[in-house]
Amino acid sequence: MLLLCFMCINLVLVSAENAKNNGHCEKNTALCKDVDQAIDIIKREKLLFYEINPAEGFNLRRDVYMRFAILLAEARKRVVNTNWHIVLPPWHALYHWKTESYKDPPKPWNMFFNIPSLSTFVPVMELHQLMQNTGRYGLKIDTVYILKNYATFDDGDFKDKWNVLGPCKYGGSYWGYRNITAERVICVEFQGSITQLWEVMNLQPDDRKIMFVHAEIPLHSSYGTKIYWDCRKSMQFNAELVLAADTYIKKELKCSTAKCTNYLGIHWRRQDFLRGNRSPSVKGTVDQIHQTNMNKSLHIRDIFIASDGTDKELKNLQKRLHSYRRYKAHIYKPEEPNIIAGKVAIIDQIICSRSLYFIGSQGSTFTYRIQEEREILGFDSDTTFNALCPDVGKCEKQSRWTIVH
Ligand SMILES: Nc1nc2c(ncn2[C@@H]2O[C@H](COP(=O)(O)OP(=O)(O)OP(=O)(O)O)[C@@H](O)[C@H]2O)c(=O)[nH]1
Ligand SMILES: *[C@@H]1O[C@H](CO)[C@@H](O)[C@H](O)[C@H]1NC(C)=O
Ligand SMILES: *[C@@H]1O[C@H](CO)[C@@H](O)[C@H](O)[C@H]1NC(C)=O
Repeated sequence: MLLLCFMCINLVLVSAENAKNNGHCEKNTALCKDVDQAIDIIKREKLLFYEINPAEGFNLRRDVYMRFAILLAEARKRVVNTNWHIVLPPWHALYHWKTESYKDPPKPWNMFFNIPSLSTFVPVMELHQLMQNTGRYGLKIDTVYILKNYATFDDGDFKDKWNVLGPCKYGGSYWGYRNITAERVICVEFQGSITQLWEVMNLQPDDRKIMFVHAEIPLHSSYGTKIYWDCRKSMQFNAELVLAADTYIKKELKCSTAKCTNYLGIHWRRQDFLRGNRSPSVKGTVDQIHQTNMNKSLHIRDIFIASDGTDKELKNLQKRLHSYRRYKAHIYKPEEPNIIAGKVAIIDQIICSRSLYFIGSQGSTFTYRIQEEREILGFDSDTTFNALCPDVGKCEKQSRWTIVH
């Protein structure tokens, strides 16, 4: 995913070229509509809904939110009086949260994030709040656009394009809300930058409620730029989770500063990462922790481990670390049952983000989000962009996405 983002940098609204509103657009082919028409729709009051492929994890979803938030923020720079809101898609039965089921009600964003802080970047709204005000008949979305990848992948020539396939059926569940419906559903092939969605939305300029399905398909228009980081900074966790992490860090890790100097943070991704030996063995992991401690003269005793591994794997890791005598391994376990899997994961991330030195898992979005948090906190990037190497085979160098102020 990250690779593709290189190819779609900075395609802001202004630069979306020569469009024609005929339901088909391929950049530089003079078929595209005039995007200045979109200025008109940006001015009117609109609600923007989006839904993500159910298989995607929490941390990729955070990234998709940023793509939409930045899309809107860029437009707001051009048009002063916008009255758009992003409707935050609730967290429903995430595949990775083993304790959750489809029967559990969808969870609002304020369970995990600080909504006033998100709102400083772009206007957002929780779905359940909107539903309280929709009256007896529920909520009807004007147009649901179901995005699809192009069937054939044009290799070497990844250009922005989209194409209306025609009316189609929505097979999803609207996050479990039975009283959400749609006036029309349109399937659209889509490739490249998210800014093209303005062109798509211009197909029905009078719509006030617009939804995109498979919202993970459009890519960042501004990955790693200043606006990216401004958006990222606004994504603060909610106070309850920050407090839980803070309390743990003080009590168990004996640190009471924002940037701790006395423990190592490890994100040890297991489960599907064990396939293809992407994650090192217990021995390999402990060897690398120890070598890092020695090579970098960190003089660390306390090791905090965030992981989705099994109890057995974690016990083995702890045991092996303790066999070195000098190490003490720490794992966060919630004391209260209301701390659900999604919250534990965030607390793990906060604790890792405040460690003296962090070692993550290669290619994990969970790790990327910790690295971003550390950039925001102002840690030296050398302490952040590190990852565990597989036992055998090539160890890829971590790309550095450093903060832009
Ligand atoms: N508590 C906890 N949960 C974790 C940890 N690592 C992964 N998880 C869980 O597993 C899920 C999967 O990770 P994602 O956040 O989706 O990112 P990823 O799978 O690493 O990245 P992809 O390769 O894009 O799937 C997380 O959302 C958590 O629920 C961890 O260190 N601690
Ligand atoms: C819509 O459905 C949800 C649950 O699915 C319910 O809580 C809400 O009251 C309903 N709203 C309306 C307007 O019927
Ligand atoms: C530590 O240094 C040794 C010797 O230079 C090197 O072989 C090893 O890869 C380093 N390990 C880590 C984890 O930095």
